[in-house]
Amino acid sequence: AVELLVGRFRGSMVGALMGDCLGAPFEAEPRAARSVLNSYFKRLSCPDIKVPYKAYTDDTAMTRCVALSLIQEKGYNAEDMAKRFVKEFYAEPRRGYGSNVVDVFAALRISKFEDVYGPAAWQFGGSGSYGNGGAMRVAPVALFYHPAPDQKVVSVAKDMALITHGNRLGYNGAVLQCLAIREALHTPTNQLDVVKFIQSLKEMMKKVETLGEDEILEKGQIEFEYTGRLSRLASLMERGDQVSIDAVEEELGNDISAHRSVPTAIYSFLRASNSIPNIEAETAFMRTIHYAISLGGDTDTIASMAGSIAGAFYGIAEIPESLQRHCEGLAEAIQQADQLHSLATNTHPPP
Ligand code: F2R
Ligand code: MG
Ligand code: MG
Ligand code: MG
Repeated sequence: AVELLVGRFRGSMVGALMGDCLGAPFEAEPRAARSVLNSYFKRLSCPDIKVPYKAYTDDTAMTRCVALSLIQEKGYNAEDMAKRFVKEFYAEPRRGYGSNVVDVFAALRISKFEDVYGPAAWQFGGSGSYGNGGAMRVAPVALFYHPAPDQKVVSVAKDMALITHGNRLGYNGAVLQCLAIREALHTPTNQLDVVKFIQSLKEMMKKVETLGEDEILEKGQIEFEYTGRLSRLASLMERGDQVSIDAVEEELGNDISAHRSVPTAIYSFLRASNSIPNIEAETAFMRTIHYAISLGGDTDTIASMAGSIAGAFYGIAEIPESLQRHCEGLAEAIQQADQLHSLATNTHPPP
């Protein structure tokens, strides 16, 4: 069972990396047809074909910071994490970061990290970012804190997101993505019950989204945004193969906002647990990545988030090595997964 869990930690970290690296060439491009993606993956799988290295983007750059901070600090330390984000950004600014999050990095640096959560709170005239940048990097939190009670997991995911994403849609998206990875990690591989999986997330998000005293709804926002989208996700799952890509875009979204991408990633994982017409994939994990990319829009991030959920569920053994080897930073992702596993297993309770 222990070996199985290590495999799932590796699966989640490598799954996040693969979705990012393999999805990045399609981000914000016209949607790729399933046949085009079949050829893309087939070509990459070919052992004797030399193909260009697939570089990772901001999604992985920030996930690595989250992992390294949790490992070094043996738990969540806001200032250490913020410093790592800023250092990483200024070392390699051309990883495709969101256009506004870079202002947070600048403000954190100029203010010498005096108020770690301040710059994100001031963004967008004080409403904060609802981009998916908090959610895209949350996998290490889900893994490190997987044995902790729901409340602890929720509060760390939220605080980690708040360093850059002050809007409740931004940080609650990170919370939902974190809970989805943890739920997948804890579900036996032969016992995936789609209805129960969604219901469990809905129950947790209902509590998370109940307005706190310090929260206000902005014009146009609704209290139970994510809970509502999980209901739509459940309806889409009931319709099976009748659901078109346009319907997914319409109901769940495929863009860089957290509320229009996190539910889409969860849907990709659940939908791809069964075969999908015209998708040729070696494993259900690869079907998840393929399907997530086929939805178009924010392909690197949706595939990365779907990949981290699927990887936590299927484990590293279901991720073909022929495809892993193309991804920049593979060895580091595996090493971080192992360190997170060791800390999560040997620290009681997690700090
Ligand atoms: N930046 C990108 N992709 C852009 C396209 C790249 C393409 N390859 C190209 O070369 O053209 N991808 C990366 O950004 C996403 C994560 O972004 P993050 O970290 O959340 O950034 P930010 O800046 O906080 O938010 C993103 C945008 O969302 C809109 N937005 C957010 N909150 C808003 C608010 N309160 N009001 C109005 N707009 C808001 C803004 O446009 C932000 O810039 C990932 O996809 C990652 O891969
Ligand atoms: Mg990216
Ligand atoms: Mg922000
Ligand atoms: Mg993206």
